[in-house]
Formats: sequence, C-alpha cells, structure tokens
Amino acid sequence: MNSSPEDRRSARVGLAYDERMCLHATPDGESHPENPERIRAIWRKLEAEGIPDRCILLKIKEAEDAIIASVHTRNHIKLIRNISSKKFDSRRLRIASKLNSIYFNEGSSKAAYLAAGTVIEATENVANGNLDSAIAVVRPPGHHAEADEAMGFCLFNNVAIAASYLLNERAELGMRRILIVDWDVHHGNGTQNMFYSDPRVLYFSVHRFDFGSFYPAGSDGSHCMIGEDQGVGYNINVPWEHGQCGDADYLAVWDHILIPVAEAYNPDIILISAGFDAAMGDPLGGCCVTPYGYSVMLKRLMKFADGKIVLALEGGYNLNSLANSVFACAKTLLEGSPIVGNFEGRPFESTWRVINEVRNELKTYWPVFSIDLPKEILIANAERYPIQAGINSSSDSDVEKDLEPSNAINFSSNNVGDLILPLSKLNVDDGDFGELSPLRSQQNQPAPTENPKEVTTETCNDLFHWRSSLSKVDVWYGSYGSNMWKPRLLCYIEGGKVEGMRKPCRGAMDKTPPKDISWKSVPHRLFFARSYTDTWGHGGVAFLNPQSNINDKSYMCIYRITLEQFNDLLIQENVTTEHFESPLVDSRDIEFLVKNSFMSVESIKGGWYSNILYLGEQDGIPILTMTCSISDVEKFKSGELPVCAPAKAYENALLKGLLEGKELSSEEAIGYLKDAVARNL
Ligand code: Q9C
Ligand code: ZN
Repeated sequence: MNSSPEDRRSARVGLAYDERMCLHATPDGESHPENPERIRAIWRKLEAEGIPDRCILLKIKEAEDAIIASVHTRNHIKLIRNISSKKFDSRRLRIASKLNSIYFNEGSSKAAYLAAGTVIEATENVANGNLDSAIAVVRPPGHHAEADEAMGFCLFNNVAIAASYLLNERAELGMRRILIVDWDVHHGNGTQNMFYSDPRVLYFSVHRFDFGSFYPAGSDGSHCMIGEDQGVGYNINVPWEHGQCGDADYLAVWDHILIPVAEAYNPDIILISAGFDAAMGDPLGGCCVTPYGYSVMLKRLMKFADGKIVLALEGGYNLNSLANSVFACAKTLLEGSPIVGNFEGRPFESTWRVINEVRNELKTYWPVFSIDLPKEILIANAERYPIQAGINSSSDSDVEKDLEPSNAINFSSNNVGDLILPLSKLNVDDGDFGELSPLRSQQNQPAPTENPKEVTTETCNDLFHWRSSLSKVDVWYGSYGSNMWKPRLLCYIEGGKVEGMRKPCRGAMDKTPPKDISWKSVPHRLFFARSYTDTWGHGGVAFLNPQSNINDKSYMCIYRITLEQFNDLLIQENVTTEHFESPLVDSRDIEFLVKNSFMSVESIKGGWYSNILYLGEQDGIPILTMTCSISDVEKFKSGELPVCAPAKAYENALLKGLLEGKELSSEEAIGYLKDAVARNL
C-alpha cells in the first residue's frame, strides 16, 4: 500500500542564517577559533548540499532589549548595545581584556543582537507550530554568557533568552516544560545559572570536565550541581573525566541518562545548545563525535515534544567537522532518520563510572535512575583504552588531538606527557636540590630556535622545570583540618574523593604517597569559618590563626611530601584552576620563612588558604601549613566575615583523623572541636 502524501510530506524545517553575524571579529584581525568563517563554512556546505531549498528560511531580526532583559542585567545589555559604538573605540580593548575569553569590535553589538534574535525567531516558530523544527546558524555563541557578564566567546545567552521568552512572554503557546540539551563540549555555565532554581527548564549538559580543569574550569560543571529550591533535580551535568570521548560514550549517556529523563519530564519543546566542538578533529574539544553520532543523538530526541526541536549553534572550531556535523543534523531533521553510518568502539570505563555517578546523584528526583545498570555492562567494558585521569593544566586540549585512540594510555594530559620526557632532556641544573636555591630566576624562557617543533618542546620543558626541581625537596605539610584524616589527604595526592566529599579532587601530578607521617601540636588557634565549600557544602572550614599565642594549642598531622606536591595541594585547597606554570611556593620562599621564624608569606592573592605558615622543622625539614591571611582573621574577629560551625561530613573527617592518629580519645577529640567552635576568636 502506498503511504498517503501527508505521510511523505517532508518535515517543515526552519533554517536561519545571516551574513551580518560575521561582523563580529577580532579587532586587529588576529586569528581566533571563534571567527566568521565558522558560519560561512556551514552555510557553504548546506548550500552545496541543497539544504536551504528544502528548508524554510527564516527572516532574521535583532532581539529586543525587553526580551533579553529576562535573563541578562540592564548593565550587561547596555554594555553589549554600546560596545561597538564610536564612543567605545578607545575602551573596547580594555573592557574585553577584563573579561574571560572575549573580544569585541565594531560589529559585535549587531551580531550579538542578531544571534539572539535569530534563536528567538526559530524557537517561536517551532513553538507555535509554523515549523516542525529549526536550525539557527548563529554566532557569537551564547551558553557561557552569564546574566551580567560576557564570557567564553559568548555575548548574549541566545538559548536562555529564547527559553525565557517562551515561558514568560508567550505563555499562550503552552511551552511549560523546556528541555535544554547542551552538547557543546564545554559546560554551559551561563544557562545552568539562569535556570538553576527553575523547574520549567530542565538543563542537561554533557561536557569535558577533567575534574574541574577544563574550560570553564571550576565546579559548576560537576554532577553534584543538580539545581536548587524548586529547580532541584532539573539540572543534570554529565562531566567527562578526559578527552577522546566519542559516539559510543555520548550514546551511552543518551541511553542511560538523557532519554529516560526526557521520557519522565515530557518536555513541550527541546532547545539544543548545539556546539560541535566535541566533534572529531576539533582543536579545542579533543573529543571524537562523528556526524553520524550527532545525527543519532538528534534522532533520539525527535520522539519527544512532537518533534519540536530547535538547534542553536554554540561552539565548533574545525570548519570541516563543523559543517559536516551541521549538515548531518539538517538532514536528520528533514528526513526523520539518522544519516547513513555506523560507529565502532565501546564507551570508556570512565564513561560508565560517570553515568553511575550522575544517576546516583539524581535518583531521588528521577526514580528511573534507581534501577541499577546491569552489572554486565560495567564488567564487559573494563577493557577499552584504560585512561589514567591526569590533571591538565591547560584548558584547551591542543596537544591531545594528534593522538590516536591506541595511544590513549599515554595521552592522558599534557602534563603527564611532559613528565615522561627523559630527565636528560629537561632543563635541570645538576645542583644539590636539597639546598635552598633561588628558583624564580630559572623561569626565563630559553632563546627560541629555528625549528618550530623544538620551540614547543623547549617551552614545555621550561614550563614544568620547577616541578622536577621541587620534586627533590621534601617538606612536612602540616594539616589541622580534614587533611588530618589520611584518606582525605590522599585525595589531594592521588585524586578522587572519600566519604562526605561532594566532588572529587584532581590529585597532584606526582601521586607518590607521603614518605612519613607524624603528629605535633602548635601554639595557634584553630577556628571554623566560611559558610560554603564545593567539597563539603554548607558549614565551616578550618583555619589556624597565623599569629601564634602560647595559650593556644592545635593538633596537627604532618605529612612528609615533596615541595612539588605541596604546591599541587595548595592550588587544590584554593580551588584555583588557573594556568599554573611556576610554583606558588618555592625554595626561596621557604628560605625566607625559615629566616623569619613564625612568619608567613602570602603565596596566591585571593585564595582562602593562600597564607603559608612556617612552623619550625623536624628532622631538618621545614614544617609548612597553609591558612588564611592575618587580615582575614581580623575580618573574622570583627564579624565582617562569618565564623561558622563545621558541616557534619567535614567534622567527621576531622574526627576520623584525630582518632586514627591516636592523638586523642573520642571524647577528647569531640571536646577539642567543640571548643574550637565555641570560643570567641
Ligand atoms: N586557556 C564555546 O565553545 N578557552 N566557548 C579559553 C584558556 C575558551 C569556548 C582557554 C573556550 C570557550 C562557546
Ligand atoms: Zn564549546
């Protein structure tokens, strides 16, 4: 039997593109991954394949301020409106330099308003039924843009604006539940924050996280970020532990997280933050999703919301991968089935771990996650490329992209790559590293050579030179907080997390456990302050008053580790994921501390534990701890900063430390902590 004409009718797919979005470009023509050629390449490919003829082309218009204002602040809108005006000619560069990964030129305003307007237009026409689905080929992208700040190549948060428009201005269209699927390789921090307490928007993102070191670094992209208040359960992050993830990994996440949740949520419309920087060959993403992979991911979403789907371009920086992927998506929407293709390989072992963690975290909100994954899945997949999670000091994975999956065991991070360079190639002087030597002067770059390859190698060696020197210097790291519990301290060395911690640590580059452990007491006051940490949630965190007083006594577990490990610990304690090319504390700093007994130095500006305190020595090795600055103590005393009792999980870690160290009886330990909480500073 023949199918009716109605059945064969191809889908009404909207397509939106406007050359004027190419006006946004770097001011002096410097090359940049987020450049006008991206959308030109997409459009050329779609035209070459005859796609525009099969679609409904949308009229492009600029977004109205009133609509943008539902997710952005007046100040931010004003800045983006004015940034391209003559009046700002002299200030544009300076303003951009204060923002995170942003440039502006005379065309930025126009392009930003057009990008937002285009996504609104596409979304409105899908919501009201004029179109079945739509693709908005826009730039600048949007998902990193925060309410009050441009960031990560994003000026206005196009997708968030469109979602908010449907909810707040077009309620009559009945789009009461909006699913945002963010498959850009980066976490969409802006979109997450805008709807964090709003159950009308389910934000789902799968992204590289690399334990918090991948852009936009920090803990926003952690699977622990599940929404708050009314919106709890309606924010779902799937954080990859490393690059190289491909079709098999993404589709496993679709099968075991996204599709079951979409079934339960039953969205009225799906907006896709469709970055294609997880595509194979992308210079920033380091992942390997194929056009076929994108096509299947999209097709699986088309059974929801009556097929109402809008794709809005976010990232994607390899022009060929980008154009081919968008083409695959357009074809899928038009034809209702995936493009021809197949994929090999299985998900990484880490992928199953991540899927399990996400399901666990959310199972109280999504009952379908309470069903355990079949055990066989977990066992059968333990073989594929065993990737070691390593810390990665650079956000963009430009080194990894050259590597084949078969090399995966060696790739895990730029840093590890540097570590396995033969020592003889490292620029290390052969001095006695036990001696305190002035290391800062060694940061000078060597003269570049003619051979570009060699320049890179030299630069790498130089960047990490301090590590090889400081790995030969031992210090005692003195801990008085949760690190007194050895398994928790080991998280900072080996990576991972222990009971009570909300997110894993990256670990140090050198994962050798402490060479020795001992206890001592010090004449400094222990107190608890600061109301929230990513690791422990709400509740105080321990500090030692850097000023000593013989009437004070605090217990301290000291670990003998290398100065390199101490630096890696310090950076983790301060939740800084900055590029970290030189040590925060080197032998010269210690020399200074030793000379001025009981003095402290501030190693990083702004960190809570930025203050390094020298507490004498043991076995000829200096004892160092980290705490807040003296000026912070003053603020705690005056009440300008709140003191606050420790969170239960955090207090438990401290207790376990004190008990396992056999320093105090259980009653004594409880009394000791109680006293630290209760006494005035
Ligand atoms: N080391 C989008 O894909 N990278 N934005 C900064 C600093 C910024 C990506 C690297 C990447 C932004 C929309
Ligand atoms: Zn991206």
